[in-house]
Formats: sequence, C-alpha cells, structure tokens
Amino acid sequence: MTAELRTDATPLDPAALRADFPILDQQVFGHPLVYLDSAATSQKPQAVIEAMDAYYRQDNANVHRGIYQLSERATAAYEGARAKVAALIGAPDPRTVIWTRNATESINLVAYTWGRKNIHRGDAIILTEMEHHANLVPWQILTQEQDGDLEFIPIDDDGVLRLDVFEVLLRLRPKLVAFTHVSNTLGTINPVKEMTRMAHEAGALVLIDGAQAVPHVPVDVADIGCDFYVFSGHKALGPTGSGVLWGRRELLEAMPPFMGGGDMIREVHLRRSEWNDIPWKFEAGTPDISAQIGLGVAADYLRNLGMDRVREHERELVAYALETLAREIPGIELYGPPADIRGGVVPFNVPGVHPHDVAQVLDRFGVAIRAGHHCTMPLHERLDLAATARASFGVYTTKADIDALAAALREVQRLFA
Ligand code: C6P
Repeated sequence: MTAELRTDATPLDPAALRADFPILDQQVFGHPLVYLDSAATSQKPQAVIEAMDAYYRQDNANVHRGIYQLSERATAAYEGARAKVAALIGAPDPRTVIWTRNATESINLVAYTWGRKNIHRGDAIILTEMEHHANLVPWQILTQEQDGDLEFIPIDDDGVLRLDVFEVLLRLRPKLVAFTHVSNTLGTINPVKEMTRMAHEAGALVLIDGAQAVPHVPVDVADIGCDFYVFSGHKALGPTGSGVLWGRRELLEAMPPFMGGGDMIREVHLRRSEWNDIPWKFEAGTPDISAQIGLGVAADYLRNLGMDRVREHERELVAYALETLAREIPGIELYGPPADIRGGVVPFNVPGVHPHDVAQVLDRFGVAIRAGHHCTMPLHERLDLAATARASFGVYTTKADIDALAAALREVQRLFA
C-alpha cells in the first residue's frame, strides 16, 4: 500500500513516498508542481483513492439498513474505518469516534450539545489567541446565547502560549478550556498534556483542536488525558467530507444529540423519540460513507509510516526551510517558534510585496502556497500583521521543494525590486 515499510530507525524517504501521490506528478506553467499548502488540505495517496473507487464500484449501498451483501460489506468497511482511526489517535474504544464532516463540524457539535447543556450565565470558557476561527466562533455564538464569558491565553512574540497567564486565568474556574494542538499559522506545537493537566486541576473539561496535529505529530488521546479531540480527514491524507470528534464515553453518552433524523434514533413515536447508542446518536442521516472509508485507509497509511518518523521528517524540513529562506532571501520576515516546537508550517513576508502577490508569482513557478489571514484574524491582529504568506509541509515534502520555493522567492524579489 505504500512505497515504504515502517522501521522506526530509518528516516522517512519523502522522494520515494511521492510515488504514492499521483497528483504530485504534474507540471504547472511548465514547472514541476511544488505543493506547499498541506495545512489547507493534504494530497491523497493512491490507496485512499482506490479504496473510495472500490467502494463505489463494488460495495455501494446504504449502511446500517440493508440485509443484503452489499450493505453488509459497506457497513463493515464504514465501521471498520472507526477502529483504524481509533488506533491512529490512541482512542481506547472505536465507539467513541464520532464521524463528522470536518473539524469545524466536530467543534460545533460539542458547542451545540455539551455547550448548551453546561454553559450558563457567567460560566467561563478559556481559548487562546492563536485559535483558528473554527475553534473561536462556535464559542462566541454559545457564550453570547448563554451569557457566558470568553477568556484568552495570550502568546509571546514567538507565538508560544503564556502558561503563566493560563495559570492565573484558571482561577476563574472555567467550565471548558479549548485550544489547538498545533497552530495552523505559526506551527507552534502546544504542550497539550501539561495544559490538560492544569485545566483538569481547575475543574475544567478540555477540547483539543487536532486539525494540524493528527497528520504531523504522534497523537494519543488517552495519554494526553483530554475530554474531546477533533480533526479533519482531508488534512490527514483522507478525503474531504471526512471528520472526527473523539470524546470520553461518559461525556458523549450524557450529551444530547446534535441533529435529528435517521440513524440517530432507537425508537420514534409521534411525540417523542429515544436516541441510539454512541457513536450513531450523533450521526443523523445517510453519512459520507466513502469518505470515512477513505479516512480509515489514510489512518492506516499514516500509522504504517510511523508518526514519530513523520514528526522528525517535518522538524528537519522546518529547520531547513528557516535556515534556507533566511540565507537566500534578503530581508525576509519569518514568524513563529523554533523548529523543535513547530509543526510543518513556515509563515513569512517579503518586505514590500503583499503576500497575495507573492503567492501569485510563486504559482507561475509551479509553487503552491497560501496567502492571507489563514482563518486566524485575531492572531494576525495580535502580531500586527495584515496578512502572511505560508508554506506548509506534508509527508511527501522534500528539501528540493524548499529549494524551489527559495528560487521562486528570489524571482519575486527581482520582479518587485
Ligand atoms: N485550516 C488552513 O489553511 P476544516 O475547515 O473544518 O476542515 O478545518 C478547520 C480548521 C480547524 N482548526 C485548525 C487548526 C485548522 O487549521 C483548520 C483549517 C486550513 O489553515 C483552512 S482555513
């Protein structure tokens, strides 16, 4: 299924892995594609594409309904994917893995169900200044509706969370602390286990946004000790439309359902209904069956690579990128913490050139990056930046990709000189 076999001692060989990702083998404006936007969405290995194709060619049927072979095969693949994802994130029980469409929906699910039941007037929720809008706006909606309060852990100038201030904020006895595992904009890897311990000591529950962590660093929800953990499949080598909410069993069982309809019920009468068991209680309507099957294959693919090796590969790439860009691009502004505590994300600005112009010129050289506020407007405000350009990496990113980025950035500077 992959060009590589996992052996923990050997480093990842991204050049060999690229053979598994058919999309990478193409030219853009006459240049080989250099894909440096994996934080927005990752590319998909052949194994994921084939699994989805096979589902539609051989097994397409609705799940949990039919008493015939196709439906039984579809149901087995769909439910089997839960166990694969549970294994990737260290979830002790696959039934605590809820399928959603993406990280955004997972966070909204918790805000609408747990939140409306548990957050009342004056209750505090603590977030951080570096949150993606997906882990900010649902809590704004909730606290505005329920008359609760939001507080924020600030960052220092390198984009590292001020745990000393967090400690003080915890005296507010918040009901929930919600934070990102890895920042999508600065790449900061937060000390999630320590933060979870601190929050629990203050009596709060903990939700972790793992959208930028699951594809890049080892994740073990049992070891972290958190209460909810969410991520998007499409950033983790899986298809769009696949997402995950993991939660502690007792919490999920006590939460009211999110949406009403088929599959989430046990019994329906004209004036009342009884809910299904978890995870199905939260999965109303026909789900995105092929997407979740694809995500299961992606989870196996990542596990097969070994997440320690993936992390080491990206740490090395970040160190190489910071060094190469600082050396090759005079005046470049680089943001974020050192490579040791940073995922595969490198935000920057070329002085005198708007990041959108940077991205547009890079595209002419086949280099795909993102430019803008990356759905972290408050973080950009805090850093006093209107926008940034961002290169982000995946398992298939090579040092040659970073060299190509540096070469194209020299052209940007020449053009705008
Ligand atoms: N960040 C980026 O380019 P969805 O859209 O639900 O799949 O993911 C939302 C999300 C939540 N948390 C974090 C930390 C994220 O990075 C993202 C998505 C993309 O950075 C698209 S804005």
